[in-house]
Amino acid sequence: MKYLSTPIYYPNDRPHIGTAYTTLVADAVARYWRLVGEEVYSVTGVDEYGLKIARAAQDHGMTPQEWVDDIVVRFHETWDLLDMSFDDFIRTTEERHRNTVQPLLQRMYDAGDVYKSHYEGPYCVACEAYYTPEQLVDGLCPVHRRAVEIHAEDNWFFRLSAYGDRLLRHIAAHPEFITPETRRNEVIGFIQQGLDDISMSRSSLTWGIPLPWDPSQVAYVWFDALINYVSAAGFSDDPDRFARQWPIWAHLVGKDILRFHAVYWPAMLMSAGLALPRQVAVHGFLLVGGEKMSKSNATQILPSDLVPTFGSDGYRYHFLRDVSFGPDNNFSWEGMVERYNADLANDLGNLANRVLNIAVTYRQGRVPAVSDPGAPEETALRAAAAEALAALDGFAEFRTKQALDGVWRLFGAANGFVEATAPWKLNKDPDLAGRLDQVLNAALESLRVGAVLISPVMPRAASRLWEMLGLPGGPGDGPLAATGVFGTFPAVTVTKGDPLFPRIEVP
Ligand code: ME8
Repeated sequence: MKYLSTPIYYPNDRPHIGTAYTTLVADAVARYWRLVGEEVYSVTGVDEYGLKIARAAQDHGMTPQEWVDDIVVRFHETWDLLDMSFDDFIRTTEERHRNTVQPLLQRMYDAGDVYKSHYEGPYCVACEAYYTPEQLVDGLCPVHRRAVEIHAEDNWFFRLSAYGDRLLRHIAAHPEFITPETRRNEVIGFIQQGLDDISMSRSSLTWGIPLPWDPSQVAYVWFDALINYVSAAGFSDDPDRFARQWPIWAHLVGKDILRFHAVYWPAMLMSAGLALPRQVAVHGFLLVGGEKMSKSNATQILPSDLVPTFGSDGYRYHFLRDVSFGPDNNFSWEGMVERYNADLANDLGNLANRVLNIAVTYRQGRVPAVSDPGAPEETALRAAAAEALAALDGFAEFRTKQALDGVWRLFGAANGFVEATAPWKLNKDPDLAGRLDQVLNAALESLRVGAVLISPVMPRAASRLWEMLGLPGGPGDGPLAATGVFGTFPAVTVTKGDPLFPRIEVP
């Protein structure tokens, strides 16, 4: 079972292209695993409690519940616009979540890891995070570069300090636990400095989940939010599913929330007696003009700003092909147009157009199912298809760019194949009709394999191509080990339709 999660986002505003990035990678990877034939459970959602949301609601003259009910609609709209295929969407105001958070916190309490104390120190509402004065940069939040507040309360504390050695042992024994390695080293360094206990409740806030042993306080928002991963796995409402689904295969997160997922969360799970995630996979920020794209940013770009021009497929392709999972990446409109025209309109769009056109013109769309004669041109094409299929496994490690590089080498090879075999010349000589059938069959087969391989990334284009190829079922039906292998194109009737990716003209 491949259970994978995105962060649950704060519904303090609509999702932008940064929020959508993590969600998109998770969706493409989930689609990849489904294509392989694995059972998948992919989850996204929203983090509805806490001070930040309570304040956003107040600023808009709404109750927190009214506010989150309104914003959550924008999330669904955005994910629909981008063809996200989640198995579950969790809201932390749901009952299944409360019914999971309370028993888990109680387990931590019963384990002797919770005690009452006084907290006083800087707090960044945008991060919903406590800082020590030393962690501030020029007195400001190190992430948001905004003023922090000083919070002073009698709170319940979690004995995080007791878990440093166990965490370090776990990280050493499971090199895949935090990826990439730079983030792993960062976490090791952080733990080695010594962990402080952390406040895990709020007494001055009511918008949260009450602690079972002290209902006058609510859980600190991260202590409820992280537990969403256990709630969504069915802990309180579907124990059989939970038994199959936990521990999670991978948490996808941005680098801003690394500490929460790679330090606090595993310590909480150890305390509550649950198994640790297989992996926390961490990516960098999307930057616009060198600045982090964020909700408070003036240069904020929303998916709905881009989809009308590029389509959901063009959007998905760009962010999966041009953004490396790991480092920070700059977004540019020009780069997106260039990539779309070069790879989608030209490489793939023209290939499909050309091959389907030839098949319809020379063979009325019906090419016999002749098998590969083993000519050098076919052998090269078959080898490129095998490499592309192997490259697709990059998705298992979030290497979306490398996977797509491999798939595009197949389209490059297929375009080269059409050039080298020149069907328009073969068509002129009736003695070469048999060779023309072979060439057309191989060219169509490369499109078929291509449609399968792009289906996790561009589900719409893949389906349209599949339809034009006249094939039964869909490109995502799998299993990949069978459908992704270059063989003989069946004797079906292909048609030509509108271009898959109309060129974008730059004014
Ligand atoms: O932190 N580039 O929610 P959040 C890339 N509720 N990814 C970005 C990004 C950018 N510019 N901006 C945001 C929270 N993200 C908590 C999470 S989980 C138990 C609770 C993505 O709405 C990235 O995944 O601030 C980042 O980690 C996340 O959105 C932060 O979302």
